[in-house]
Amino acid sequence: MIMRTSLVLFALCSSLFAEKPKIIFDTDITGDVDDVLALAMCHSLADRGACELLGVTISKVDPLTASFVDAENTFYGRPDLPIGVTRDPSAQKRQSKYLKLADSPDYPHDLRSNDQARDAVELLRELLTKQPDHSVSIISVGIASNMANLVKSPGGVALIKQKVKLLSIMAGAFAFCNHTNYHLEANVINGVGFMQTVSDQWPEDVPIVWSGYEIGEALPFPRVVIQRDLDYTPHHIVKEAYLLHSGPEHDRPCWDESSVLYAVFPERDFFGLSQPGRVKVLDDGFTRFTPKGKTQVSTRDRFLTMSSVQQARALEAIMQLTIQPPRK
Ligand SMILES: [Ca+2]
Repeated sequence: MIMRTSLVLFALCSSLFAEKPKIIFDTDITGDVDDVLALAMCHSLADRGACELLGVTISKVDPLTASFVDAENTFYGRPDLPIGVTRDPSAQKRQSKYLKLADSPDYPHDLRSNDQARDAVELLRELLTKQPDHSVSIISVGIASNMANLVKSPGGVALIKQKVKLLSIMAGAFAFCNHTNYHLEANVINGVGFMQTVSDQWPEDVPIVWSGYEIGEALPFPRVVIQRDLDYTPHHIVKEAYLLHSGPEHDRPCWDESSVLYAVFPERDFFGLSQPGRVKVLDDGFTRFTPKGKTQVSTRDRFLTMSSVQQARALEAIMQLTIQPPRK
């Protein structure tokens, strides 16, 4: 009995004092604005000591991506956070309604052009190499160009196996959503080959947790928060980006934010998890999940689930982390 109690205590203490997650945020910050809110959350969580933010990599092509990310990082007091951009010519090019904020004098920063930024895969490899084994959680919330090119880089699979603890990815659909049970989700269909490389070649023993379209769809960011809670400074980059993208009358779903919240707080029951199995990315971009069973031996993949209680808790947590003022 005593032994069992001490084992329980040991387990409790090790989870309470577990190393805080070291995170890399991989984003396609161009078209949608949830990336901007998700990056704000990464900073808030780092400010609270809940995680260590190692760097940001960008998976789509637009001349202002790195400049905007540097502006947001500077706004949040991390002007020197490393930034990498994809140099893959097959990565999707995307125009943006809000990246032009990078050129505004209201958001000073020093990285002005993608030419000054690092190559995303080189940066990913460097950041991973420097970290202790099995310590890095990668949060990937866009097309999978950088993840696929990391996998395909020399020794990439071995490096992931050695250093990465978790891939928390916003991609696919695993339930009835958007009026169909066969939703083809944007992060997949805007680069099917990249997502197939990840699903086919990511190492079996490094877990992937997928946040499907249905999770973010059920987490509409309350527009009133943008109006009401971000006036603590005359110019707020998250507020202005949100309004440029979604306008004042829209509750934008929190797709990308869900993957941040899960990665940093996997044990806090903001979400449930499916049984383990394997996601296959079909040629049309559908993500087919097969649970472990007679025909499927893999246990690498799970997808997020969410009860109504978890939905309310997750949305409140996302909202509070998005509006938290910078600590600087
Ligand atoms: Ca995104």
